[in-house]
Amino acid sequence: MKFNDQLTQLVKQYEELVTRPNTIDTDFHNGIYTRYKNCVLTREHAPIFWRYDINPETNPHLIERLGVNAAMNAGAIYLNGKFHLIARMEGNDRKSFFAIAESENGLDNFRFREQPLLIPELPNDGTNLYDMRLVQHQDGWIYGIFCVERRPDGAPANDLSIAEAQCGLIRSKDLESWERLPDFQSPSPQQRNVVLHPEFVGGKYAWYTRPQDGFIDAGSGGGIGFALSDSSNPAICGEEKIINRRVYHTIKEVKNGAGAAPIKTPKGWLHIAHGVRNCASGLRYVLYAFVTDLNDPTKVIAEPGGYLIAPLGKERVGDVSNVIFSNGLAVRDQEVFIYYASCDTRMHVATSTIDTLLDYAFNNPTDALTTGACTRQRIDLIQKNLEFAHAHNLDVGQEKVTN
Ligand code: M1P
Repeated sequence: MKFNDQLTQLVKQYEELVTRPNTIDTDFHNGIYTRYKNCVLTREHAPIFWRYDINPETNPHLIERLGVNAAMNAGAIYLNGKFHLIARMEGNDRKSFFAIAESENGLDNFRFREQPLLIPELPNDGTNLYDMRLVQHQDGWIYGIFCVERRPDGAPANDLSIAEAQCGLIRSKDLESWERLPDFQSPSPQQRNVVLHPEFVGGKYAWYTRPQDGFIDAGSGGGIGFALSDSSNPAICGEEKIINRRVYHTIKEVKNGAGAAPIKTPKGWLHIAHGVRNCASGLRYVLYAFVTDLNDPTKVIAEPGGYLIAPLGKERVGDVSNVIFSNGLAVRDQEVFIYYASCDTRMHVATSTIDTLLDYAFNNPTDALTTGACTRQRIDLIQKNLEFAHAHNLDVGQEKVTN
């Protein structure tokens, strides 16, 4: 195909993709949230002019010069009547970069701004910056909180797996101009999944942390931590109190981490976090929910057992298979938009309401932790249903409903 024809086709395909309406996945029902058929962001959503040199003189074969491998782990915010995602884009070179995409309805038509976001750089900055949480804080700033990964000084040259994760910070008033702040400091050797609580707690900035000994392993880090700092510039926190522990033989046995900032509801702070367990095919990442006390955000007051969102169907396959990860929630009135990535590859949305998520959080049973107790939970439910079906002459799929 001739250069210009090929370019025209690429642009046409791109426009079709980004303007494609999203529709509800009616095959799925759990009463908690709605799934959608299409992704909200994929690597193909990266504009053509971010990837190709479109000048036939310098690129006669129309080669993709800077490919994009993934669009994932996006922070989210609903601001000024628009949904904004700050996606973790990953080049074919494995380096992540951030880019803001906007949509009117939060479900489709996400379009990237003209340029990716160049984070103001610090001396000795990270090799890779990724997974930004966007938090509109009571102090008037919108913070971007992200992971900064680098090779530590003195790491042995023959072991390239040695890396260090810390937390970087930027802030803005308008999502246009950004100020870089010094990296977050905590007592832990490494940090990932740090999130800022949106309100002051006792006059201080409050942080959800994920203390960890190594780059991958939580090690002695017992779960999601909570710590306070006097300032956000610099943010130097004191002791990290573990508020949501990882637990043997649960969906968060190996590690867990905060997602987006919690949503303030009349019944408490609603969190959607991720939990990780190990299995023969590797680590499996799912989302789960819990609620903390409005006046004491360190106190968990509800936590339904098991996962809220797990990889389903095509979502199971990608660069890092069997992973669902979320660091972005957007709230419009009572509607909650849960932005999640599958397999570190592409972005999806699920929608719910605050009421529904609270019903789920408070009324779904907690993890009973053993086969015996979990079976009794299920038998209780079955018993109640059979009695109800019998009393109301309902067909619940049994040939004959009996007591
Ligand atoms: O590959 C899965 C996820 O792994 C990390 O999460 P965690 O720190 O909890 O292990 C993150 O690097 C995340 O980006 C990634 O999606």
